[in-house]
Amino acid sequence: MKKISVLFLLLCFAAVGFAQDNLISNIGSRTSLSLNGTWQYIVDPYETGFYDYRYKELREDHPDAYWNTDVQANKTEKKEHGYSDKHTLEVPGDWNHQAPEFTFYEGTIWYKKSFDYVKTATTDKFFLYFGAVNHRADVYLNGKKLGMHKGGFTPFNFEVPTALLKEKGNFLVVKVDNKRHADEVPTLNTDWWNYGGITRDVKLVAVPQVFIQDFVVQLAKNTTGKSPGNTPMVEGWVKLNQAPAAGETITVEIPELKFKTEIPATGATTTLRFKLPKITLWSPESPQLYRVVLRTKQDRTEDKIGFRTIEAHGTQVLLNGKPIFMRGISAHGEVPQEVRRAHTQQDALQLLNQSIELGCNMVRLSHYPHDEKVTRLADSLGLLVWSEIPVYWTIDFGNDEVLEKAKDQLQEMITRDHNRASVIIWSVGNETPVSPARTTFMHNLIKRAKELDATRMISAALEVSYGSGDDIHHIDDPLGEFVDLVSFNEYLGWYGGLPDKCRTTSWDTPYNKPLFISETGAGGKGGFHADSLTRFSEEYQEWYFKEQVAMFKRMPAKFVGVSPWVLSDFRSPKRNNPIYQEGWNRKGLYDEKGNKKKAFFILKAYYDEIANKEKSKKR
Ligand code: GCB
Repeated sequence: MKKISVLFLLLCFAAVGFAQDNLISNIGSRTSLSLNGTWQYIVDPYETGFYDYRYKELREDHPDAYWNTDVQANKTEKKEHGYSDKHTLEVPGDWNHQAPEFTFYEGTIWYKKSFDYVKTATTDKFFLYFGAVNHRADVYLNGKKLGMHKGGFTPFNFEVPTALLKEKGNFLVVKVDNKRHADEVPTLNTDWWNYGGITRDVKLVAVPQVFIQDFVVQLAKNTTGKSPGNTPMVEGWVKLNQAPAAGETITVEIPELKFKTEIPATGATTTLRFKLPKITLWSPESPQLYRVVLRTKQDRTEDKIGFRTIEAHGTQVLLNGKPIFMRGISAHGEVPQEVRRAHTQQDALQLLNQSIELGCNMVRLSHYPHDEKVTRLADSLGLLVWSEIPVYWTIDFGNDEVLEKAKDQLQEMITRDHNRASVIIWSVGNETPVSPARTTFMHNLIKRAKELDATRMISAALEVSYGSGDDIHHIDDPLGEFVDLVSFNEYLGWYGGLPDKCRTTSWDTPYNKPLFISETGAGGKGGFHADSLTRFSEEYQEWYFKEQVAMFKRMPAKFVGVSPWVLSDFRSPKRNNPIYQEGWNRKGLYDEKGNKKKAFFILKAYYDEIANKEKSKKR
């Protein structure tokens, strides 16, 4: 019986390994040519460069297609498109903030970049890698289509046939379309700005013919090495792009630990399982990262990896076997001072430093995967991370194709970040309205997340209603059965009654699981002062947080943390109060200029009190 189940698990494991697509992880360690910088563009609301006048897709070699040359063959040739230095956009970067006429633009813009490339090794393979393009990207090189990708916040790469790559004047065109659709993820309706464009780094990556496409080097559950007889055990795998030649081996080296092991490759995916010598575990207090080098005969890649364990155990969350309380904050991937999507290292620093100032040990990166720079920086700074896919509100839950789209984004998010110690929670969505179709959909995502990564907690931000008249709110959403962490968004005192309603309200869940408040918040316009009953005043927001904090202190023992809404004011087309909002969601603890509002100090005091208590317990 035991043998059968072990065999079954191994088969499942192998199947999961093979099911991964061709996304290359740890891209930063690859030889590459950056294609960031100035790109020319054509704005094309009618998609004239894609469809003919009968609205049929243009043939690949059609001279009017915008992916084909814009140079007239002779003076008589008719050309009705062209790229020019008169029209340029910076990449990475959303288009909305780059020209006033793009502020509200939702549609197609064609991006074009010319580049030269001299191959260093004749045996290399090439990929065009995009950190993120919102929402749909159709990529063409020298007139040939390389592929199409949907999903605005996750990376993708397309292989470039070697013969297509020229030494001079490569003509790279990307059709970017950020139109919203009912059957996409996210769907038509979101409370954030639909920034369009090539929003993250672009590079041409060179790898050997047989290369390390992806790998997982993580501690196995309950192997912190902290108790007698317990040794830190790495469990993971290395995936090559194809099955290697016979006799291939995988070497894993951690120089700082003087550790090296060589494992025979067992096909495209090789399972890793080995003991580590004594290590310093990664934690917010000591975010220790080790340089991990992976080698095959042809290839080499290296990463900086922190080793820690994370699990939901009964009603607690254990980091390295010890209970933690998550002093969190939810944040959008936006730089409000410049009204644009975040993508630089400086942007990542701003987000995480502001969170640290607030006293946080955790950030909820809502509502979509943020730039990889953020999770990498969180690894170095020691912040715990909740990472989420944009399954938000009213997704078309009954539609199998939509489920596949959500699964793709889930897989891309996990593939990019499954070696980040900071990431402890994968969230499969936010405030999805309960129905049988929705619960099946979400359950499928949870199952997929668990197949892809069995080491982290899976959650989703659940919705509550305030209308029950009951003063104890039970989070009994059927999805609670499948998540590791029962998380919910509550706005008691903003959407339901006034803040003093918190005095008579308690929260609990029938599930014997840890309970987390993934959102709570109130609007307050920075610099607007009034009495605490005046909506949108800093004083109202301050009162709201005072009442909420008092309520948190009465939460049941299974309460393991909170990530209030939200770090900074952010742009939203849904927020149209002409005096206080003007297109901004004002629930930030920092205003759009980066000033702290009064409520900031209430939450900070709560977090500092918890942190100080924890410190004095350790002494
Ligand atoms: C929520 C959503 C978040 C909104 C927020 C609000 O529950 O999850 O995306 O922005 O409420 O401000 O209403």
